[in-house]
Amino acid sequence: MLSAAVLTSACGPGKVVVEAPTEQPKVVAMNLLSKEGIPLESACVAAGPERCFDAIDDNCNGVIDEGCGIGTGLLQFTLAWGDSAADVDLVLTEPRGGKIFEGNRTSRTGFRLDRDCPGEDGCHGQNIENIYFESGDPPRGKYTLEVKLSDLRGAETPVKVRLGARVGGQVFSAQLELLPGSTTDKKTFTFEI
Ligand SMILES: [Ca+2]
Ligand SMILES: [Ca+2]
Repeated sequence: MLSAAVLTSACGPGKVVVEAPTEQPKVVAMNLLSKEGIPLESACVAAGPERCFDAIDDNCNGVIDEGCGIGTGLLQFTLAWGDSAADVDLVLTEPRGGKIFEGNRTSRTGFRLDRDCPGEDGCHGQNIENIYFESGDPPRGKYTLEVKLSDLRGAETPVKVRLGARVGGQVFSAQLELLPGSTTDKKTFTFEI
């Protein structure tokens, strides 16, 4: 005589909760250009732990200067120029013409400038200027990023500035040299997302 099969359930008491993935919008940089023909490096060479205030993604995790008290996000633009006395400014122009810079530090679309050196607390001879995208989906279209030498303040020339740019999963880096003058005091980059 066959005994009745005993059915057991492997199900636990609770339901399986599938968390909604915290998916970020897909952002890819296209047509990245330097007006002055400055080469942009995109290959990341891991150089150990992240170092602060160099505008370089030292650990190649796709984020620039994380853990250093500056804002990071899906888009991030960072300048670093060491202990130079010069005042260097970063200006981001959005597809619809809105500008984020020291005179207008936030945009309704979600960009924020959170560091403006020298001259503000916390620079400590490690000059940095940083604009990042806080949250949401950034406006699509063409952006312009300008790096300006706004005041030399007796600093040694050229003023050497490292630009780090994160756009989605890509990080770009460039070494800039700024000199006072009508054509040498500003560098302009454009890209589309
Ligand atoms: Ca990093
Ligand atoms: Ca770094």
